[in-house]
Amino acid sequence: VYENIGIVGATGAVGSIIRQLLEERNFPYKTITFLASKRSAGTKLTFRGEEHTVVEMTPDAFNDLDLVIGSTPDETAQEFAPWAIERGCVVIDESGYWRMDKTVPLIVPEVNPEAIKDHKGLIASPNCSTTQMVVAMQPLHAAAKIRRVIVSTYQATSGAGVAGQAELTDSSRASLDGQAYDRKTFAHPIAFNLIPQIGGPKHEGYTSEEMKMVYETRKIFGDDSILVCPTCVRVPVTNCHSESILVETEKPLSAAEATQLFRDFPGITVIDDLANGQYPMPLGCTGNDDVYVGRIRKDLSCENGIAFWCVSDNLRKGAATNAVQIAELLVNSAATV
Ligand code: A2P
Ligand code: 11C
Repeated sequence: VYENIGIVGATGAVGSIIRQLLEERNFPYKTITFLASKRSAGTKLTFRGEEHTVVEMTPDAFNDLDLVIGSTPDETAQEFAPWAIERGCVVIDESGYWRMDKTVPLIVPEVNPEAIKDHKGLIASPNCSTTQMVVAMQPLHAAAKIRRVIVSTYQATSGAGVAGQAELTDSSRASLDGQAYDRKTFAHPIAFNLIPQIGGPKHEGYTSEEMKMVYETRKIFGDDSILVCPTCVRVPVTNCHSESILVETEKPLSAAEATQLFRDFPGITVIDDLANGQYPMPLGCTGNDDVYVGRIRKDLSCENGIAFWCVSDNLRKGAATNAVQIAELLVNSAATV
């Protein structure tokens, strides 16, 4: 059913990893089309050893496509999704635009794969900071029901796309050379600094990135009673978001029980040996698809609390991998009906 596939935003930071993943995972298709804006239409991309020309994203570009994975700015997703759906093409969208729409399932395959059956042509993939957190929450939630989460993020510059990655390296070099740097992506210097704001003001002193973690988590678990208090911070790390997470559960869990639950869960890798200085770090996790968990311990300030550290490649599981896993879920569920 999904023979002719497309990637919208194929030239972007996430788009280029979606291309890699489709190759690595041998995703089935008959034809593949790479779409982007007018700016990069006509440029060449090599895929499975063959050269493909990037096509401009116009309504008619979706005429012959059955399935597209999109990773574009929100306003681009707002524009192209209806064009695709009207033409009978199913959209898996990585942008923030459609996630909270009631008719759109928001899916992390390790957590709520069953939600895919309700799709009406559009399926959304969550924000990167939410995705890794809900994967880590799932085994604890299933065993002991999570009531409350306090999370502080340490988010890499690749979350702001190709331009964000370049701004970290270029401004760090300029700073070391004592040169002025003309910022384009971040509102403050990112070299040798931290910025405790991602997105604009959204709700009672929380940013849009923080409120995504609140709303998306509740939607994915289908439970509006889960309390989430996030602080999102941009850090001078090129790739992989890290999160300090404290969860309060209804039933008590020991650190050893929580560790075993993490170990047994597909998609999570535990690295946790404080005595030997072993824990997940961005440099070790980049390029991998798993969610990494370490520093697992009792929360000393709360009776039923577990604290842990969580790192994941925001361009992979936080974006491209999750979207490709949704596509695989869709293709496999179509194959079994
Ligand atoms: P383009 O290369 O033509 O700008 P990133 O977040 O890494 O910068 O990637 C964003 C992706 O979304 C790129 O592939 C970019 O294509 C694409 N994109 C941005 N704006 C549009 C648009 N108006 N129409 C189609 N694709 C767009
Ligand atoms: C960041 N999380 O790190 C953002 C990028 O809603 O998909 C992705 C925004 C989104 O800047």
